[in-house]
Parts: sequence; structure tokens; C-alpha cells
Amino acid sequence: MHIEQKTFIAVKPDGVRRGLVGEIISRFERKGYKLIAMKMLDVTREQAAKHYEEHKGKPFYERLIEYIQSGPIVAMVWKGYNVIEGARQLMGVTNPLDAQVGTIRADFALVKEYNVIHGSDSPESAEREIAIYFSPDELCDEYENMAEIVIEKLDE
Ligand code: D4T
Repeated sequence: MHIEQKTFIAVKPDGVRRGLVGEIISRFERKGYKLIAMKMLDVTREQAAKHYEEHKGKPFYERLIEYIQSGPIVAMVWKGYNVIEGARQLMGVTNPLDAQVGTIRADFALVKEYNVIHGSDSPESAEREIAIYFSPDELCDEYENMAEIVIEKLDE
């Protein structure tokens, strides 16, 4: 039985400003993940606080909140086979210097404070983060993408 998951991905303000939205979407599409929701928005202080509540009190917290509100983000929900771990593979680890060459952060970012993209790190965070940015009726999960058709065949 395959593990079908959803994850919350955001192109952060630096990624939007640098014109990396298309490049990032393209990498997720080529992998076979299914885009089920997307919008551009200015993150409110309330959304930012909810999103980064686990980091409250850390030395980089205030800068993080300022950064995520420094321009519009592109918020997305992607669905697919083990997409949470797979998306983190595509992104690379938090610090671009430690990220593997070929990942988004290694290819496009210099420092962890401006690392271009966010992705959920567990099914619980995915559910929590999706709810911060999307209402359930904004998820378009009715259509079938190619990868789903292939995976269904494996399940037969
Ligand atoms: P996000 O949540 O933005 O996708 O990042 P990660 O999941 O890769 O990393 P994280 O939650 O540990 O950190 C959140 C965010 O804070 C910035 N950060 C992190 C920072 O500015 N200084 C630091 O020392 C750390 C650990 C980068 C990402």
C-alpha cells in the first residue's frame, strides 16, 4: 500500500523576488507530485506567529517573522507518494551550505536565513500548516495526475 501524503510548500519572499517560483514549481511537477492548491499572499503577523510557533523564544525568531512578511509568498499544497520526505529531498537541508548539490537550497540559496523555500517536516506539521493558509474547499483534489495513475497500477 503506498503512502499518500499532503505537504505545505511555500516559496518564501526571497524566492518570489528572485523569480524562482516557476523553477520551483517545475521541479515538483517533474518529480510527479500533484499540485492541489496554490495562492500568492502577504503573510499576516498572526499567520507568521502560528507558522513558526515552535521557534518562539529562539534568537532568530523575530528576524524569521520579519523575513516571512517581507514580501508576498507563494503558498502551495502538494500531494503524492511520500511527498513530505520527497519534498525535503528536493529542497535540501535548512542551511544551503550543507545541502546536496542539485537541491533547491544548494542551487539557489547562500544562507539559512534566506533559504528560498519552506516545506513541512511531518504529517502533523503539514496538516497544521495547510490549515494556516488554506480552507478545505480550496484544495482541488478531484483530478488524477499521471503519477497517481502509475501508483494505482503498482497497487493492483
Ligand atoms: P522552514 O521551516 O523555513 O522550511 O525551514 P526548515 O524546516 O528547513 O528549518 P527550521 O524549521 O529548523 O527553521 C525555520 C527557519 O528558520 C531559519 N533559521 C533556522 C535561522 O534563521 N537560523 C537558524 O539557526 C535556524 C535553525 C531558517 C528556516
